[in-house]
Parts: sequence; structure tokens; C-alpha cells
Amino acid sequence: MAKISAKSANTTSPTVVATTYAPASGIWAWIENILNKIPLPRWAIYTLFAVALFLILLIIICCCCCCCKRKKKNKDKEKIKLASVKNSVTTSLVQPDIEKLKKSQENDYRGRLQYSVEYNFPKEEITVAVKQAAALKAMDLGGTSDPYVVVYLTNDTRKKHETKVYRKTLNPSFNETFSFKLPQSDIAETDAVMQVFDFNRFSKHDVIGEVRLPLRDMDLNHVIEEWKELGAAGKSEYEKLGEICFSLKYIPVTSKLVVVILEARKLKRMDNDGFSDPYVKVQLALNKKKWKRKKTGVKKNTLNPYFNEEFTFDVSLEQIQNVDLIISVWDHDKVNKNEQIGKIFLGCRASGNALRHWSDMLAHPRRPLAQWHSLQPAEEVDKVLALKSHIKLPLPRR
Ligand SMILES: [Ca+2]
Ligand SMILES: [Ca+2]
Ligand SMILES: [Ca+2]
Repeated sequence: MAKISAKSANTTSPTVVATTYAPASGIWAWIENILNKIPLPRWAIYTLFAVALFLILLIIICCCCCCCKRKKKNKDKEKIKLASVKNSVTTSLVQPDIEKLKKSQENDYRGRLQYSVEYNFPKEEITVAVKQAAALKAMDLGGTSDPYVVVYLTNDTRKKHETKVYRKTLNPSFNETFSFKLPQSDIAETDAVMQVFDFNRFSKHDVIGEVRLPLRDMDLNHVIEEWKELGAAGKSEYEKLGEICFSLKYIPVTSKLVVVILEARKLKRMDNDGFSDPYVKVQLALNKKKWKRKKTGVKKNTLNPYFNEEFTFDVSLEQIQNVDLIISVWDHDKVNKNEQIGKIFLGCRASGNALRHWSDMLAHPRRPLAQWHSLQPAEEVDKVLALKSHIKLPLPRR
């Protein structure tokens, strides 16, 4: 019953329809009224309206895009933060790095070198043939280089051979052969090095790159001929000077510094017979002035001397803060002036391994502590000794 009455009410009451449409027609009439008041043709008004609507839509779309981008950026930032904290990697973060790396590798491309290496066991002689180079890096303004190759063995850097210089080419054919005496016992410790340089008439020659061949990794029973890409020229002077082992002990109660020079190994060859006659100088400098000096005996014809000599110095607790202990290895020569092989200094002004040894000694009074040190070029050590200022380490307890 209720349903029927509702239906009949909808269909049969024109008054309801009239009342619902009346306000709409009122709005249209009102709009019509306004439009009539505007002193423009109707098409112009419609065009302006359409343009305005279009602009509003455009602004809304732009705003939405900006918001999305900002959200994405924030998400990326979070990703990076998470990655750095957890040390995890995601592909999206790694990819740009790989590209960067590739680019830097392309920039670092130095070219490649063809060579051959042959070892004659009965003669104990190694022959290195520098064949040719290809795609060398251009070092000169014209986009070319003037390459030549320096060949040497790391067991004796005094003997170096060079090829001829080839002007204005990045693909030179050298075809030169060089021989070096090399005892079989030295093979494991020796690298063959071929350094490619760019010749310059009026300035220092530039290193283009090098090939370094650790002979222990090579099968010298056969002739080896191959191409290899040039790497960055390495600094290898330190390892060639040799190493020294000594122990340090400080006794605060008696103000004694005890240095025991134990041994040295792989010292640089300083004499023509392929050996050196090493001895060690132990010096103390106080406030940059030479203070006390002692030295070991000379060990003849050896690159691996054993000394085991003890030296005791009086150094007070106050002085130990300002003292430099300078240990230098020399080659004794009968006729000529003795030659310095290498040097190292310890003390509060030292750095790295040397400083560690010194501070270990101060931290453990009365206990001898032995350590190996690589010898450094004397001029470099002297430069540091003359320039550096003091830093204070905690003093040992008496
Ligand atoms: Ca040049
Ligand atoms: Ca000498
Ligand atoms: Ca000598």
C-alpha cells in the first residue's frame, strides 16, 4: 500500500517537478542576465571562459606533478640513508657508481704493451724484449706522445735500459731486447718493470704507465710473449731500500733508552759486486739538534746482515718527549765515501708504524719491543725531521 501511494505521488504531482526545476531555471536566467550585461559578443565570452578553464586545469595538473616528484625525492633520500646505515646496496644506488667507475677507467686508459720474457737458467740471465705499444695515452697537446720504454728489475734499480724515443706516435714498434743478470735465488723477490714515458724536449718527461711483472708468478721455463694493459706507475723505491728490525726499551726509573739493532734484510745493492757492506748508525736528536750517536760494526758483502748490538742512552723523562731516534743504514766503502742506503726516525714527531713502535715503548716501560721497519730515502726523512712540530704523547709511569 505504501509503495503504491509513493509511486502515484511521483507520477501524478506536477507541482513537485515544477518546484525542483524552478531554482535551476532561476540560475540560468541569472547567468543569462550577467552575460547580457557584459559588453562582449557571446562567442568571445565563451572563448574566454574556455581559456580560463584550460588554465585552471593546467595549474592543477602541474601542482599534482610537483607533489609526486617531491614525494619520490624524499623516498630516494630515505633509500640512501638506509643504504648508508645498513651498508646494504640496491641496484638503483649502485648503477650510477658503476657508470662513474667505467668513465674514470676510460679516462685512465694508458694503452697496452707487447713484450716477451725469457730466462736462461744456466747463465742466470733474464732477457726482456719490448716489442710494441698500442693505443697509448696522448700526453702532448697535439693529441700524440713521444714514447720510449725504460726496463729494469726491482732487485737492482741501478741498472736501467731504455729504448729509442719514437716521435709523435701512439702505436710505436720498439723491437729492442735487454738482458739482466738475475741469480735464481732472487727470482721470487724480483719484478720486471717496463715503464712507458713520453719524451719532452723542454720539460720533464711524463710517465704514461707501466707493466710490472712479479717473476714468481711466471713460468720461466718457457718464453713468455704477451700483451698487457699499462697500469699507473707505482712508487716502489721504499721496498728496494730494504728493512731493518730493532727493539726499543725505555726504563723511566733509571732514565735509560735501550736500542738493540737486530738485523736488516733485502738491503739495496750499493757495490758493483752486487752486495753492500752494511752498518747501522743510531742517533738521538734533541730539539732538532744532533745529540748522541753510536754505530754498529760493518758486515761485509751482505744484503741481509745480522747485528744484534745493544746501545744504551741516558734520556730523562722530560727529554723522551722531545727526542728523535734516527736509525740509518749505510754501505761502508774502502775507497769512496760511505753511502747511505736508507733511514727511519722514531719519536713523538714520527708517524705510522714508527710512531706506533715509539708509543708502544712508552706505554710498556721496561719491556723490549722489537719491530720491522721499511727504510725510507734519507732526503725524505731529513725533510720531515727539519719541518715537523712536536706532539705530546702520554708519559710512562715511573
Ligand atoms: Ca712529448
Ligand atoms: Ca758502495
Ligand atoms: Ca761497500
